[in-house]
Amino acid sequence: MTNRRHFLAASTLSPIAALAHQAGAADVLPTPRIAARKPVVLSTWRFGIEANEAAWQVLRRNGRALDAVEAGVRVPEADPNERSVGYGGRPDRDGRVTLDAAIMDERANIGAVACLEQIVHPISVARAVMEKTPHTMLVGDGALQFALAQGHRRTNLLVAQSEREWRDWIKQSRYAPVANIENHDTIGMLALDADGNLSGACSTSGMAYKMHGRVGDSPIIGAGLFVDNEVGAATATGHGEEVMRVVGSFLVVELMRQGRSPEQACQEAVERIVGLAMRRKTSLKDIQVGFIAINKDGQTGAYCIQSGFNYAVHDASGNRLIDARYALRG
Ligand code: SD4
Repeated sequence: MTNRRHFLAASTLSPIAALAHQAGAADVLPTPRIAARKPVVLSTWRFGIEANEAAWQVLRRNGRALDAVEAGVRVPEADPNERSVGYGGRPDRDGRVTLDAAIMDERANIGAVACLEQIVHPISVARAVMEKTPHTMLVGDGALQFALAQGHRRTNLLVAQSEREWRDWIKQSRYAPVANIENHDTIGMLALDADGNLSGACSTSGMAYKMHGRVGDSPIIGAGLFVDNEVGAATATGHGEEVMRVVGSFLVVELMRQGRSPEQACQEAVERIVGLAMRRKTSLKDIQVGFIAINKDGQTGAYCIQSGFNYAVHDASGNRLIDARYALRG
């Protein structure tokens, strides 16, 4: 018979863990929870510092993680000097800047846009897809049409420097991505708010000089971004094709569900990509993938294929840039 002490212990577990507890399945019991570190926000690359500041303004007033990640991602999207996100992003091989973005909240609501042109804030269009349509993703002309209907204005996203570099590139037209060459890549952001809810968002102009119509991992829920409010959240940066092959962000969250810390989960997902590339005989020399992750307790972590990836974490003690550990040495 369940006594009061037993019931109280079981009632602090998630519903699924509590069921398992009552069934006597001791091996699935989670490790005891520490007091959650919250709020906290983390995001990819150096530009994450500034993005975190915007997100923190929402979180410090007990705002929603969803509002925080949208506000944060909008910062590099609007910055013409950031050459891999939004306005100022590098174009595809036809000279067109095409943007991918996704957002996911604590209730598993999802929204995404892919191959969106002429709009500075794809993350806000993705959020509108999530909140104002019966769908989860809009692409290309349909995404643009929807963005304009939502009040977004057409903007020429191809800044002069990007155009100059692209004109230079088309003389050779050699598609050869180089790891970390842009060094600031996709903005991916995860937040845990004061209520203990998680959300995530990511936005990118994708691989420079990609084929027109190429879509990367970022707008694909499970690949570039995943949130499970019972467990944690993860987002990816780098070569989307390799991330998609292992459904990377979903994998990181599932590994945290199995008990890995955020960094251990990111490491195992990166090692999965490395192992797969070796089996497929794909050279990893110029391939970079980095994951960042947070669990329900507010613990954060990251891992990447090769050196050069960093991420920014903002909590009550401040905002700092951290170099991620990496798999390939020398
Ligand atoms: C993508 N992960 O589209 C994104 C960003 C990128 O080099 O292109 N990184 O694959």
